[in-house]
Amino acid sequence: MTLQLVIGNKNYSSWSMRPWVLLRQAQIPFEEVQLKFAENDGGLTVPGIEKYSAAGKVPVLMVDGQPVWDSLAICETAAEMFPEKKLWPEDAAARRVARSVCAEMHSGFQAMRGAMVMNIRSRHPGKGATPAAMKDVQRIVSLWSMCRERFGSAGPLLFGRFSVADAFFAPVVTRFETYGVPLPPEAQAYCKAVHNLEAVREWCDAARRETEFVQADEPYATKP
Ligand SMILES: N[C@@H](CCC(=O)N[C@@H](CS)C(=O)NCC(=O)O)C(=O)O
Repeated sequence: MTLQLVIGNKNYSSWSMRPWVLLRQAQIPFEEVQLKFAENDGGLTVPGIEKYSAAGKVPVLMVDGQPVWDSLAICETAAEMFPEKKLWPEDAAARRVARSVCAEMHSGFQAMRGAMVMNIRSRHPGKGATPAAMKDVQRIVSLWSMCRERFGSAGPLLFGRFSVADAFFAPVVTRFETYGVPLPPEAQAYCKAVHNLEAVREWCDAARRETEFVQADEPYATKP
């Protein structure tokens, strides 16, 4: 069986970061196919994506040449294909909560996403802290705290050991750093644990080496 993961710019593509971090951290071998964003009327396109998915967005996981599109579907597929990797928590109650926090992350927090666009290599402290974005931040911090308190005793991550939930929140951790979001000590400790994951380091190092400037993802800078 062959796995190819089609992703966008590592500096900007928060949706791509999730499955990439999940597969890499779990040491599941895959071929990376990177497509770079292009600008289109103030928005984004991904030239070349039509070869992989009619949905036109990254990420896409090609399993033996067949597409699985959307980051949540990809992570669920990986968990199903590699049960021995225990990508979801083993305990059923923990797993229900892990699925819920991932789903909430997947479908929510639009205000934070819009005001604090992922931009790993840049620093814009204080920018994007609109009341609506900060309400999202508060909810995220309280989700992290609930997961850590109830299920986190076996390690520093949301459910103790690494799971899909950490892959889902990794892009948020980078946003909090980019925008200098003030966090309580437990949330800071969780962010540190995520930054310490080998796969997160590897992704962020590659993001910092990217030089493409995509105006649609740069609300606080103008093209040099
Ligand atoms: N819900 C999708 C969202 C994917 C998405 O919006 N990807 C963006 C880049 S991060 C994209 O491909 N945009 C190009 C476009 O909309 O044409 C997922 O979880 O994979």
